[in-house]
Amino acid sequence: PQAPNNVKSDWPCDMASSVEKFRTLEKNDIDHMLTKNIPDVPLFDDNEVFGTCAIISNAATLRNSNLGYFIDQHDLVLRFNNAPTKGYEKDVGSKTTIRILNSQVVTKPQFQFVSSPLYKRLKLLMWDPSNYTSSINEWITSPEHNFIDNYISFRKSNPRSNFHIVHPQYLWRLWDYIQDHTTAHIRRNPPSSGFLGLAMLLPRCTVVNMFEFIPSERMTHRCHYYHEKVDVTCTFGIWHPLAAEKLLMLTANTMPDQTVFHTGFLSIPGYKSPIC
Ligand code: NCC
Repeated sequence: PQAPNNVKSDWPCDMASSVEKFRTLEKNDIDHMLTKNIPDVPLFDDNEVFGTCAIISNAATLRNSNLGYFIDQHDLVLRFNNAPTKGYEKDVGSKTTIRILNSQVVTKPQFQFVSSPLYKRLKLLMWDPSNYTSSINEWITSPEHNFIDNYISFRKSNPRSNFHIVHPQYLWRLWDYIQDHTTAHIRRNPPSSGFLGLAMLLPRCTVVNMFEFIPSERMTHRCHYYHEKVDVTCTFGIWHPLAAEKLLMLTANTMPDQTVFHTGFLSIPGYKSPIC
């Protein structure tokens, strides 16, 4: 099928050459207590590649999906923030290889980040937004959420943890890509954790299956599968450019409508697939 005319058709393969490589903060990026605590090992080794990868949104439409068994068959499973698996295995599975966390989850006491078992024995990646034009030094002196103490305590109490931080300027290069591929003007707020996860995995996976990013027929006004809270902005966006992200995902999808809107996932070829 032809790509809609608001999107260039070479996505996602062109991202490999047109966006700078996925980048986490490195020890020598700034002279700061924070970077001294960054692990010596990278988030992924160069040779860590996967056949099938699953990205599980936090969307309420996952409830009653019965997708858990299928999700657990993937070589890598990415989840977000404080989304639980315990008690929801039938719908979301139980395997987690990596979690992407926004800095609120690392910082706010309600998430009990340092003590909760949810963040142990898996890879972790955190992001915190900077201003579009901020230097790295400006960002670290006034991050959006003050995650620094909790990052350091977590690393000190879990010295073998593989817990990295996205380079804040990388988020803006992703935003530039979304804006360049969207006719409408999007607000200058960084992409959601979901789009960051896709960008991180495209270079490492042959195929990336994304669960309930495009809402299926189980569509509801609730926000999360693990909460009763009603909030449609979680699905369509109010701060992140969610609608633009989702249109891009749909454009790169190779699954039939039945799979996207009935079963509840779409499939995007990674850079290692024959399509790219
Ligand atoms: O809701 P959130 O998002 O944790 O969801 C993770 C990713 O799943 C996709 N999603 C989620 C819900 C939904 N109904 N449809 C979806 O497609 C999105 O791609 C989303 O990125 C975040 O991106 O980190 C975010 O985090 C929450 C919140 O901070 C955490 O859940 C912790 O409570 C943000 N909400 C608020 O700050 C109120 C949300 O804006 C972004």
